[in-house]
Parts: sequence; C-alpha cells; structure tokens
Amino acid sequence: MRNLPLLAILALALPGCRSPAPKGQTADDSAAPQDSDTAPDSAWETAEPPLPEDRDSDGYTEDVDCDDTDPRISPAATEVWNDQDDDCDGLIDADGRWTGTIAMAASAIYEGAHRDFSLSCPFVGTREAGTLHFAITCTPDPTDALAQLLLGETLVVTEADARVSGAEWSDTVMYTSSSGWDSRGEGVIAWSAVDAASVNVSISGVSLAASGTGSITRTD
Ligand SMILES: [Ca+2]
Ligand SMILES: [Ca+2]
Ligand SMILES: [Ca+2]
Repeated sequence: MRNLPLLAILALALPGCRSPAPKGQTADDSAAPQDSDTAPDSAWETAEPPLPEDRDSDGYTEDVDCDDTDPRISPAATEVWNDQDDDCDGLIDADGRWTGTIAMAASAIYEGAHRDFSLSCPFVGTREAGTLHFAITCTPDPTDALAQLLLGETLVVTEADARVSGAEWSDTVMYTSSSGWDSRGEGVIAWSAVDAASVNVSISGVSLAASGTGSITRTD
C-alpha cells in the first residue's frame, strides 16, 4: 500500500508526456493512412496510391517501361542499332559483355628454322558507354617447350585505346607475353548486329608474326 501514491502520480503524469498534436490534426489522429486511431479516417487517409499507367499501350507500365511514350521500347523489345536502349536493360545497342573464341596463328624464326604455332584463345570483353575493353588470352601448349619459350605461358592481346563508336572499332592492340616481351599490333572488331561481331588482330615482326580471327557474341 505504500506504493499507491507513486502509481497514482504516474497514471496522472503519463498522458501529459504526449507531444502536442501537429497543426491541423486532433490529438488522436495521425498522418498515416488507415491509422489505428479512434477517429474516422478521412478520404486522404484511405486513398490508394495511383496505379502506374501504360501510356503507350505496349503492355508495360511506366514503372518498368523505360520509355512509356514509345511502344517500340519496352522490356520485351529487341535491341536494335539506334542509339537507344530498346529493351530497357540499361545498355544501348551493342553495349554489354562479349565472349567468343579467336583462332591465333603464330610463326617465328628460331635458330634459323621456321616454326608455326596455332592457338585457340578465348575472347572476353565489355562494350559500354563508348568504351571497349577486351582480353584475348592464349595459353600455348604447356608440353611444347619452344612455344613456352617464344610465346610464354600466356600471351594476352588487349586494346590500346578503349574508345569505340559505331559498328567498327579499328585501333592498336597490345600483345603481352608472360615470357617478358610485348609488342603492338593492329586490331579490328566489326559488328554485324548488336549481338554479333567479328574480330581480327595481328602483329608482324622480324622474329615473330601472329594473327587471329574469330567471332564474338553478346552474352547479356
Ligand atoms: Ca508502356
Ligand atoms: Ca538495351
Ligand atoms: Ca538500341
């Protein structure tokens, strides 16, 4: 019974701890729609948010249609070469990740004899927003000591200039061998479509010449 006065004080004091009601609201009302207060919900409290519209009537509403004014553009559209992101994946035209295989042929003069090597080299690259990065990575036969000596454990071809525009990239490429040498060559990547291209690279030197050709496709 000695605690009763304190409980009574708390019971009287708690309602007094509430914050003042915001201007324009009663003390038992809140801004949350369909709130749990005892007051009847007003119209703005029960209103549903507006549903997204499909203004170009292509079957995709504006929340997923990256151009809801053009029925040719939607997540179901096919990407075509037009400087626009037709399929709403955030990538324009041939932008994306590219893979393929390049058949490389190399020839060298070693101890007065002509030597030939053929290599199958995977291509991995990306094209996005005006830049092109790629690596053609060749791994010469590990059981061929001369190939390992002349070409290295790995021979990698990369772009020297990443700028790309339009349906053809033609520029200098870098050949880098793990055996310690590097060289500059020429490279051409020509797109026949937004998802298909051909690749040609070459170097021509006194002691070593190499060229590669292959096709690549867009994987995303
Ligand atoms: Ca639409
Ligand atoms: Ca796209
Ligand atoms: Ca396009």
